[in-house]
Amino acid sequence: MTGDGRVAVDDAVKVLRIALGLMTPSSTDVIIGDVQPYPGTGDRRIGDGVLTIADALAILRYSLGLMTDDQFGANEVVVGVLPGRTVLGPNQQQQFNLLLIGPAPDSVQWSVVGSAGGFINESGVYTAPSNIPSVSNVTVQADVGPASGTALVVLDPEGPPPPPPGLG
Ligand SMILES: [Ca+2]
Repeated sequence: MTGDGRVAVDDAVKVLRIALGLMTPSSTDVIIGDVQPYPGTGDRRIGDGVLTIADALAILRYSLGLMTDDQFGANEVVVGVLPGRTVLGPNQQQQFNLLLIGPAPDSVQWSVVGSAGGFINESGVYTAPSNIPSVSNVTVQADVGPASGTALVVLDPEGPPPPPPGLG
């Protein structure tokens, strides 16, 4: 969570600050820090997509040895797809990357979900369709064994907005 590859008290503090609105989480923070509830809600094996005090407490308890691996879901495979949201115009491409927690996968299956289409290759490079009649959304999905992660692609006939001006 704090980038050192282990779960420690400082991870819990970071999640707590996010839960209290003192810090804006990155896409990576939400994927890594969302450990509660376990089992997860909906299709999630773990977590509910938001960072709350429950997530911070679970990380704290686990880092202090008060929760077992099984209770914490430490052996679950968690899959994220980054960037989490992309805007693309006709024929534009985006490389998607896996954020994976857990054992290394034997294989990754990429797919595109949504009628607006497009194509994703086995390396995670998505290509938007050449014809985008109107703004529409598709989901890029990565399946790793029983787990999966998704990212949103907004298809816009006008292409992505220009980058914001620099701060000087
Ligand atoms: Ca959560």
